[in-house]
Amino acid sequence: MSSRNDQLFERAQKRIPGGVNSPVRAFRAVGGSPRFFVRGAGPRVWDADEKEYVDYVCSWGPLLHGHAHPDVIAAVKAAADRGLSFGAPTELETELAELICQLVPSIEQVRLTSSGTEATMSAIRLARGFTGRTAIVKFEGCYHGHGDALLVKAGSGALTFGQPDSGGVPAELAAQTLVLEYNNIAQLDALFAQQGDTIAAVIVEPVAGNMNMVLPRPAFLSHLRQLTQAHGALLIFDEVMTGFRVALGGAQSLYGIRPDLTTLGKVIGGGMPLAAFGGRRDVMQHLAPVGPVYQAGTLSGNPVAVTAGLSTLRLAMASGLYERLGDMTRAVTEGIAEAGRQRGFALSTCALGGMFGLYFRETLPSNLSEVMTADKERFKRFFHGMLEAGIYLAPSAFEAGFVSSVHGPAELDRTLSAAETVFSQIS
Ligand code: HOZ
Repeated sequence: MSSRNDQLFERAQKRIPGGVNSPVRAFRAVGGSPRFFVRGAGPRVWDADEKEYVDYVCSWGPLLHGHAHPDVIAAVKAAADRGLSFGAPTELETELAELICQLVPSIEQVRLTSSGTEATMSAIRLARGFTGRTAIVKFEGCYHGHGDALLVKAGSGALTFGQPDSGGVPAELAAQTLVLEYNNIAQLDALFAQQGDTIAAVIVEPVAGNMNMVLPRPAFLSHLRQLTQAHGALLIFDEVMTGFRVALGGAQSLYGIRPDLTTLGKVIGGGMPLAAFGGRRDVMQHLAPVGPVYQAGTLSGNPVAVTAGLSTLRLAMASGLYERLGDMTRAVTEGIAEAGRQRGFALSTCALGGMFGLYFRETLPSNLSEVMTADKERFKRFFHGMLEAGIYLAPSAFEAGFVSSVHGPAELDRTLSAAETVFSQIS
């Protein structure tokens, strides 16, 4: 008899394309049926067959404090009791805006949206409106949501499914997006020397998290900052994934760079649909209703989502939280890598705060071509072994992993003992 997960997936596929509401959930890169989850508590989730997993996806990043954190849930329930949406300003939005500006000082003003895609799309429009230029620069394997201008050589699901350039995006539009190799300073110099004064903005994931996880080389981000400044182009840090995840001040605080604009999402909503873009006041003042660049949303700044975000960020401000999170993330990833090496597997890992990369290759990659050389077949077998053992990893070799602040020694032990067993089975 097929499992309840399989039955639910079969039923879903009849009415939902591919049975999922976002392609990365479909397990197509690893095979098999996606797990349908029924509940989560802290670092654990349970599927429709009542199987328990240690969760290293954390809803693809938002759940910095794990599932159903009691403080977040209590605040959300109280907010819901007061009303789900007003389509009018609330004091909560200003509270969140003030907190964001305090935690990420490059953000002097901020606009809330409902998804990371909206945030990046809007930041691009704003950069074009502010500079009066059209061209945008992005990097291969970076993913900035599914807006037309940004689905060019994109990472995440687009990469997983071998469609880094999406159907339905007009070629004329895609041509305005110039794509360079991540971490390649020589390419940046050449492009800016040739047409620096036509570039509205460079958008970059300061730590790339949508082609697995790729760290920036030390000079890459600072060079990017100098070049954009010298040519009057804006620098947009897409911190939808890294914001409040790798550090309280985001990747920009770790690398000491002040971008002109920053996009945020995921952790900022603590599991509710909430995102934001913000930055220099003079740039943000170009947004409607004060400026000519239009951007809007019925549910933008939704009070329930904002409440979830506020309580998540307040919990994140506890002293030492990111140090403990970083220690746990490194213990998990280095433990897994060590277990694999004992069995003769070539593995490399990296971790920052609660975000990690894991590669079936000897050394860490620094760009997409190197990411592509990792052994995807081995990843697949490892993924399924771990799933069977009750460890839920992202179902793609091209996604980063996430650890929450409530993953503890019990999860670490269970994960490492599962990894030892799985490596022994697949070696
Ligand atoms: N951006 C997320 C991880 N790469 C996945 C969100 C989605 O596409 O569903």
